[in-house]
Amino acid sequence: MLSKTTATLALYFAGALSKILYAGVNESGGEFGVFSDNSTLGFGLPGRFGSDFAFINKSTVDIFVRDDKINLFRVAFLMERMCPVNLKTGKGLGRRFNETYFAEYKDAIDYITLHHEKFALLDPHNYMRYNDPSQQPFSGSVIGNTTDPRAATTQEFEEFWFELASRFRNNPRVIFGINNEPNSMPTSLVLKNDQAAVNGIRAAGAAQLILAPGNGFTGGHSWTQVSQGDDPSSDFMAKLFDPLHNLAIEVHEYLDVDFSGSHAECEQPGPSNLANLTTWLKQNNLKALVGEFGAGNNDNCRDFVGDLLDYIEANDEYIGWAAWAAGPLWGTFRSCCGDDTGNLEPGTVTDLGTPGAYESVWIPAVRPRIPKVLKTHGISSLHM
Ligand SMILES: *[C@@H]1O[C@H](CO)[C@@H](O)[C@H](O)[C@H]1NC(C)=O
Ligand SMILES: *[C@@H]1O[C@H](CO)[C@@H](O)[C@H](O)[C@H]1NC(C)=O
Ligand SMILES: *[C@@H]1O[C@H](CO)[C@@H](O)[C@H](O)[C@H]1NC(C)=O
Ligand SMILES: *[C@@H]1O[C@H](CO)[C@@H](O)[C@H](O)[C@H]1NC(C)=O
Ligand SMILES: *[C@@H]1O[C@H](CO)[C@@H](O)[C@H](O)[C@H]1NC(C)=O
Ligand SMILES: CC(=O)N[C@H]1CO[C@H](CO)[C@@H](O)[C@@H]1O
Repeated sequence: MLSKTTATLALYFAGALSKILYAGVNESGGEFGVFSDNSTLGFGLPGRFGSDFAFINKSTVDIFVRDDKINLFRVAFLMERMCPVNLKTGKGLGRRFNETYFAEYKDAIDYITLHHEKFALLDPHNYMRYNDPSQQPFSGSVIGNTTDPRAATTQEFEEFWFELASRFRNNPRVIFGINNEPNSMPTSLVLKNDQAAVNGIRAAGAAQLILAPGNGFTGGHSWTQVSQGDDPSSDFMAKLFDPLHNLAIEVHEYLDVDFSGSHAECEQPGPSNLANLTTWLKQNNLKALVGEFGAGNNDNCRDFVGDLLDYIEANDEYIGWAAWAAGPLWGTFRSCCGDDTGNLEPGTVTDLGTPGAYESVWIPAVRPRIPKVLKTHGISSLHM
């Protein structure tokens, strides 16, 4: 007979092994080079690979794998580049891809998933909008806005996902992220578009894990709140239906005063701000992955990041995390937080010439929280 202690220990280890499946970093750069101060429509499109945009630096991916032993890279791309946009009509989202851009993206995904055998989260970095990324996150027609004749339809979004998922159907280490940070649109429309993406992916015969965003920049802290006048994500997102039950929620959680990741100081504690989301996940038997978080280069922020990651580890509702952001084109630019923070690309320095966030935030505060055991094999899913 098992003693109570042994039974508890057995449960503890089973829990420990099934908690964090994915830990990693964002690779930002595939969406770069389109921001225009004066809203020039089409600025930076399609752009030049290697200078206007790039997906990963293979050498720094090697560093993350070798030194940090992470197993997840969230790799951003831009839908206007994957599906070239007709600037006159605003149309273009669907099954016709720019094969050059796709091949460049696939090369990055294959490097992570086939060469290194780690997981890659596909991230259309589009705020649920298409056709004008010049002032992201607000420019461009909201997908499925039936009163905007330039808007891509929900059906076209489904076709886009059908096509993308078809191309990665046989790669078990891919994860599908439906879209980055929908915001300022009816939450019912976010649900409708999310459901269309799920339908397209499953119709393509792809069985991998899908991550669905909510509204309000998919903020974890605001999951159960009205956000920018829109209904709470919690009112809708439990209605998402995946016939394969291989779906989780993706939330983002920055730790500064307004949750934007644009301030040096951390003032918003992860654990208490995520508590309502955690309860909602439990009630609805759902899991979540924290797909973006970041913090500044100071001791207070390092404590806040540690508390956030410890909370994720301690709560079974979370299957993983990815920090914002590494990437080949940041240079000295900050990916979040204060000017003295820089970004997570190994080897980079800040605008001030001081060590970048890989050294000042990742190594002291994130690296110690990378679980020793992560998911290594099998199709991307909610299980080890
Ligand atoms: C508009 O913005 C783009 C990108 O920021 C810049 O290259 C261009 O010179 C600007 N045009 C005018 C007329 O200011
Ligand atoms: C890629 O990363 C390596 C290792 O940090 C660095 O030496 C190299 O300059 C980087 N390449 C580019 C194009 O940024
Ligand atoms: C396709 O993308 C490549 C860069 O990846 C770009 O050079 C080319 O002009 C694009 N073609 C179209 C038709 O947009
Ligand atoms: C939908 O399109 C109409 C017409 O262009 C616009 O007034 C409205 O703000 C759009 N809705 C959203 C959520 O963007
Ligand atoms: C959590 O939910 C309660 C009850 O709805 C609410 O009063 C509280 O403000 C919420 N906390 C956060 C951090 O959103
Ligand atoms: C906090 C932060 O860095 N957010 C970034 C998310 O991604 C977009 C696009 O790359 C950036 O513009 C945001 O600043």
